[in-house]
Amino acid sequence: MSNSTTAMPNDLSAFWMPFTANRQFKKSPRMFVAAKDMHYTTSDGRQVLDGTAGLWCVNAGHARPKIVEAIANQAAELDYAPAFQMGHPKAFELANRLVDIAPSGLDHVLFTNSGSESVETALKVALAYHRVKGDGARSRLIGRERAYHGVNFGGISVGGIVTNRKMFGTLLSGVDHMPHTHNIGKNAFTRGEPQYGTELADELERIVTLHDASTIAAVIVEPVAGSTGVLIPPVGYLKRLREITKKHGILLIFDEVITGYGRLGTPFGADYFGVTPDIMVTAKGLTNGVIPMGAVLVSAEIHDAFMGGPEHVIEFFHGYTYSGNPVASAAALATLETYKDEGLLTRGAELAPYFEEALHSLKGLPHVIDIRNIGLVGAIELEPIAGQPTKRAFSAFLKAFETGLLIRTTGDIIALSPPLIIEKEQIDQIVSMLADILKTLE
Ligand code: PXG
Ligand code: PLP
Repeated sequence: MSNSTTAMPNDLSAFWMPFTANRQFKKSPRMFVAAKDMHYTTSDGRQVLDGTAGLWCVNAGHARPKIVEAIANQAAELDYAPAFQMGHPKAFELANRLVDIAPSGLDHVLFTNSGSESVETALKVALAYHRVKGDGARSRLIGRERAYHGVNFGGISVGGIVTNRKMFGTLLSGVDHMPHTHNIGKNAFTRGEPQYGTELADELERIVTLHDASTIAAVIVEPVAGSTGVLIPPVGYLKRLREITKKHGILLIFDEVITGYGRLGTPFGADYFGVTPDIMVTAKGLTNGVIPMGAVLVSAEIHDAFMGGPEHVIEFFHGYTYSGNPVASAAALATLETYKDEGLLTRGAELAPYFEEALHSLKGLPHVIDIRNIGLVGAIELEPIAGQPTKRAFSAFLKAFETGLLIRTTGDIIALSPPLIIEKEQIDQIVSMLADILKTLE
């Protein structure tokens, strides 16, 4: 088989690609062969401006020297150390750095290899926490419609995307869902947090009344739902969820796989909204997307509840071969250093007003039914072609790629989440390229 960078379509059959229209792709492949800072290079030598930080993860831009060097050095010095019953210094150092930048109260870290694994880890911590406290009847998990929490069984159970759920049987039992908060009728073209919909948080009270608080372990939400099209919480909504969960002894889990590491112009979404969860799920930007790694931060109260038994006994029966992997830890430490050196965890706040203005200038172009934004995340929602949902946005994606811009589409929504190193001229470039594309769409 060819490993050349210009592999022909008939070389492509073995790899069953993730979340991809495989047959369409393999007829007309789109290949990246290199990347630097804000740009990818395609296999036919074109530059493509990265409007999505890869898949919402390359927050510091591509091929950053400190990260590249840290990975090379670590691989040569200590490539792997057993994750269970053994340690290595960088995993501990990384956990400490994360606790330093996390909202206060989140004092302990479990490492994973992805957002999906971080979600499973968080849900299991929540269930086991109530059990070690002698409150094992709290076994229900509450998610939300239109939520994305990765692709593993716990995550799709609390998740709210029908296509990700319907093929896979009965999933976890004892799960319920709150309604999503997206409402174009009331909130179209809102800049930042929408005004309408705060009371949707009270749906949690309804669910608590239905099942009784004594059966509910945790509520999991994305502070801003990314994957299903940038659904921004109404003003005060997350605060209200925090009040309700606290009142009923229910743990609140924030899935910050996208909102973490500077995406909203604050280190975490929790900082942006002024709401601290009991458990925070992260991945993606933790290593700038370069090496798979996730981190789950938990409160001291949760951690300490596990620390009561005999000292030689494992406190929590969970972990991965690669939890805190040395090369991943080195990559994450170098990523956090890069964020710090360049102020990237808060740079989004400086750029957000410019980004907002630029994005909303697309209002009035054909098919645009909503534009929304928060931090350095934006979405342009298009009217679907009648009877052919997703087709219009997907053709925008293909046109963008052809003209040198990487965007992400979900349904008929175009999502933007550029690397946090983006310059204003590049924001202008994204918006003018998008304007041209919108004008020519079917
Ligand atoms: N939780 C959230 C909130 C996510 O956004 C995951 C969990 C799962 O992470 P992993 O690392 O297992 O993929 C995610 C991932 C998109 C898109 O634009 C979004 C994600 C991943 C890939 C594509 O639709 N989010
Ligand atoms: N399957 C088998 C047969 C294994 O031996 C292991 C780990 O030892 C796993 C799955 C889990 O792999 P990981 O720890 O990389 O998640």
